[in-house]
This record gives sequence, C-alpha cells and structure tokens, in this order.
Amino acid sequence: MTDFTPTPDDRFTFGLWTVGWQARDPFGDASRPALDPVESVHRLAERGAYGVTFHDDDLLAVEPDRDKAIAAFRKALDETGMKVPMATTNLFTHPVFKDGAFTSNDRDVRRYALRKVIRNIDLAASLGAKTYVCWGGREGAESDAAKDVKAALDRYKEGLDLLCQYVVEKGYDIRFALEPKPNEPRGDILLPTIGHALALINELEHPEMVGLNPEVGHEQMAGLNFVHGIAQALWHGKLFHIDLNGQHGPKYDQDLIFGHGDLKSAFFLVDLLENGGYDGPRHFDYKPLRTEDPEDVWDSASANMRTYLILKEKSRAFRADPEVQEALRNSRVDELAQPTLAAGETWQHLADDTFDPEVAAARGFHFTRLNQLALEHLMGVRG
Ligand code: GLT
Ligand code: MN
Ligand code: MN
Repeated sequence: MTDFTPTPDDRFTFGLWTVGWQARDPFGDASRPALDPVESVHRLAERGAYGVTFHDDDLLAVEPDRDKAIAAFRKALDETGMKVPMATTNLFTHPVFKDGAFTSNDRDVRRYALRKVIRNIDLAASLGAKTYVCWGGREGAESDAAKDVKAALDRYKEGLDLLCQYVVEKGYDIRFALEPKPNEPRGDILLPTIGHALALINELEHPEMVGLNPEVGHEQMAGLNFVHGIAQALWHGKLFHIDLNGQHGPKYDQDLIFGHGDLKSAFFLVDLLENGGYDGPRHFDYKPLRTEDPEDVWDSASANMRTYLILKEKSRAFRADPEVQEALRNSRVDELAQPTLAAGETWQHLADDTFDPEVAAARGFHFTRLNQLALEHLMGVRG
C-alpha cells in the first residue's frame, strides 16, 4: 500500500485565505474565529505542505500593524522552512473596489489599485515569490450599459503593462498569472475563461511575463472542461500556476476540497499535471466547509493533499496497465501525435486513390473501453 503522506517534495501550497476563511457567506456570519497566519504556517508545515501564498491583507488577520505582521510571518517561515512561491493582492474586499480595480470607471481608484499591487510586489519579491497572481474578481459589471468593455480592456492592458514595467525596472524575478472566472462576485467578470485571458496576453507589452493561474471551479462553473483548458494553457507555455479545488458543475463558486467535486476530471487533471510538463507548485484554493470547526480545518487541508497523491498513484497505475496501453493503441490515441503531412509534403501530396471514406467511417474508435478502464482504476478495482 502506497503511503499517501505529503512531503515538501510534493510542492503542495495553500493560500492563507483558504484555511483562514472564517466562513462568512452572503447569508451568514463567520462560523470560525480569525486565524493567525503564523499558526497557519506551522500547522500546514506539520502536515507536509511546501509553502503558503497570501494577499497583502491576509497577513493582517490578527495583527493590524503591517510591519509587526510581516516580521511574525517571516519568523514562522524561517522556523518551518516553508516557502512563498506566489503572492497576490486583495482588490475585491474593500468597497472602494466595488466597480473594479484596474478597470473601475473611477480613475482615482485605478491609480490606488496599482499602488496597492506595487506595494505588495515589493514584499512578494523580498520573500522569494516567483509568481504574482491577478484575480480580477471585481473587474466586470452587472449591466452592459455600465461598462465600456473595450475601454475596460484598454485599462486592463495599461495596468498589466505598468506592473510588468515596474518588475523589469526593479529587476525582480517575478511573472504575473491571470486568474479567469466567469462571474461572482460581479454579474459578469472580464477575462471569464482561460481562452479570453490567453487572448488578452497576446496584446500586452510583455506577453512573455504574463501567464495564467486557472482554477478548477472557475472553468467548471461555466460548464467548460478544465482538463482541456489546462492542456491548452500548457500548449501555449502559459500555465504559470494553478488553483486546485472542487466544483459540482455550473452553480456558485463552491471552492470544495480538491476531488470533492468532479472526481473523474480531477483524476485526468492530475494525470495531465504529472505527465504534461507542469513543474510549478500544486496550489490549493479551497474553502473549508462552513460547518467545520477550527480543528476540522486542518483535516480538510490534509484531505486536499492526500486526494492529490492518491490520484497521482491512480494515474501511474492506469498508465502502467498493459490493458490500458493496448486500449490506447486500439483507440489510436498515439496516432494523433503523428503530423498529418510527412516531412517535405505539401497540400499537393494529399491525393490518395486508395482511401475509402466508407471503410474509414465504419471503423470504431473503441473509446468506451478506454473510458471504462479509467473508471475502474479510479474506483479501485484495477491496479
Ligand atoms: C479569492 C478568489 C480566488 C483567488 C484568490 C486570489 S482570492 O478567494 O475566490 O479564486 O484565487 O486573489
Ligand atoms: Mn483561485
Ligand atoms: Mn473559486
């Protein structure tokens, strides 16, 4: 029996805002007390995590003095060896951002938002973070009359260009990662999907410095296939970071524990991350259920990591299974890697008198067998 105990080598990371979520929702008050980031660092380290990530405001959860809060946080990192691979800015809680940050109709708010990001980039760089996430949760609208979307995209680009310029001038080793989300808290959010965000990146002054931080639930809220989205992000060389969690289809953003939503998609996601060339942290962005007490929170943190490691083992066993390998060949999955034209061929070489479309159309691809084998591995009756 494989041991599913996480170690720092697994590079699991958690947002301070995840375990620290007090479970305030639109209908109810907090069900848990504020959590000291220092405690989070220690408790996550004990459970085998590699690091933590934070918003500027997360550090102030129990200590309002910024310098004191940062000093205590640094001390906890030093004591535990925990890393900070990523940081981000809270541009959504304070009502000043009610119409957005980089794309607020209010120009003064846009300037304030950029100052807030810059201040935290300095801290992120000093803590060794290599990725800076931008989740534009308030960048959007409820009414199409209220937002000039083309102007908003101009301002989004202007803000990101400015931040890239800042990082270049300071000589920081930091790249930005945009996090798409279709809606919530705004009625509609700009850059709603991986594809929209990829397209914006191409219009930036420093496209090489900007990639993605896709979140499982955010694509699944829109009914999209997260595994396909991640595969395309990898294909573009843009998977800078990832937010792992769980979601049951199109509804509000559930932020469940990884694997506690669409488990089959989680299995294929782990298979892709482990074999598809992603080498960044495995970052969990989930919310411990509102029903849970402060001790349950730590069980929920461990559940994310344990589920990931179990799925990683399932993926290994799936790929090693000779029947799976045979089924993959029968389904001609490997044939897709073969270029459609041979070396030196052009469209003029496409002519083929021997190909009979009726014969090709009659051939099955046997995908059912392949899918069933994957399910059986996942259900634990094989491998
Ligand atoms: C917020 C949001 C997340 C983002 C975080 C980064 S904050 O909790 O729901 O998806 O990743 O700003
Ligand atoms: Mn997220
Ligand atoms: Mn979410």
